[in-house]
Amino acid sequence: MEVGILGLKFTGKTTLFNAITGAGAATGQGGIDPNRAVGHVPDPRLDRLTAMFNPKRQVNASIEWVDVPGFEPSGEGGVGEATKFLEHARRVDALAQVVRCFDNGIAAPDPEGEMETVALELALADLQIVENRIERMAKDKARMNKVDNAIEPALFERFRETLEAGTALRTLELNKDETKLVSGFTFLTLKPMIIVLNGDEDGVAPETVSAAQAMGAEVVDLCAKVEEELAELSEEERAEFLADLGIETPAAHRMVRASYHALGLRSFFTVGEDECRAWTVRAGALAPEAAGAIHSDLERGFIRAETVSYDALTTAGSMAEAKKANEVRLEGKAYEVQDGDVLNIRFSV
Ligand SMILES: Nc1nc2c(ncn2[C@@H]2O[C@H](COP(=O)(O)OP(=O)(O)OP(=O)(O)O)[C@@H](O)[C@H]2O)c(=O)[nH]1
Ligand SMILES: [Mg+2]
Repeated sequence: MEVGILGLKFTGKTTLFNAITGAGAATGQGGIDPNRAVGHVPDPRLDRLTAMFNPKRQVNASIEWVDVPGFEPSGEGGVGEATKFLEHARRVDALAQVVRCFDNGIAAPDPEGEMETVALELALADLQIVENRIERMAKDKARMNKVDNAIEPALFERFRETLEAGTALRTLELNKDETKLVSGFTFLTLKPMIIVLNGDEDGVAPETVSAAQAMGAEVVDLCAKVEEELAELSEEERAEFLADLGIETPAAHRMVRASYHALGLRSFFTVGEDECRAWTVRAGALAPEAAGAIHSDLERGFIRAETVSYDALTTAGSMAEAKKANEVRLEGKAYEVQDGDVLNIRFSV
């Protein structure tokens, strides 16, 4: 899974990227190329399972973070700059918009204005795709006298109106055929979005948090600069530093949690002597799909999933005890995987 970090120039995107991944990329530099790094998905449940099963290795789930270069709003830095940089965000699964809430000594922060500006830039970038497509359909029709796909012209006209009003496409209700049709287009405003309010050491004003939440987005408020320093510390020093600052959960965890939530993802685990591992599936995934996340053979030859919840397993203390307590169930193809399930797939190919 990939998450794109984007926003206006000098809002602290690279600082946040470093805080999450420990990549140590240069900040305060601008730049025109994106930074990329893979970060572990921290999960205390997996740590506990590893302590229980003592495997040769622990494998966390991972997220690839893409630090998209910042842009000036169209009209100031010139139309097109934003759209060009936003191309780097076309392939990601979710967007995290960083909003400056700290005073940089040059301009006072204007978080609400900034959110509006970026929403508009994203809509403009999508509008360009929609208009190209509408033009192309018209040309094809004229040249080849081709019969239109029944739903596409009407849908794209609807998209054009929505985007011209500066509204995100994700606010539209699409039926199954329409959803399928747009899946090839990588629209930015269709992607789930997290708003990251980047404040000073003393945090972000509650009104700003409410305003961001009112936009219907997942909101994370943090101070990227402090969190970046955290990423450079040892595990022990970090715990102390966090306690001193009164930070309960570091930014990296909160960003991961918000991303999972925005994308509607669930974690399940596999355990054993070789490895304890966390896996990711979308909410609503059935057992064979979870098996397929591990290996396509497991999905193809799926028979049953031996299933125990994380809570039941850790309460029992071992797999043998969980079995004795009748906590391990055999689930079939129609079983919907729950967050925290520990699965052992039985299969035959
Ligand atoms: N006070 C304060 N300064 C910050 C914070 N986050 C970042 N900065 C500073 O803001 C400046 C820009 O940070 P970057 O992380 O490079 O910003 P960016 O969004 O990646 O910038 P571009 O890639 O050029 O768009 C640096 O000097 C950072 O130290 C913060 O939370 N508080
Ligand atoms: Mg940067």
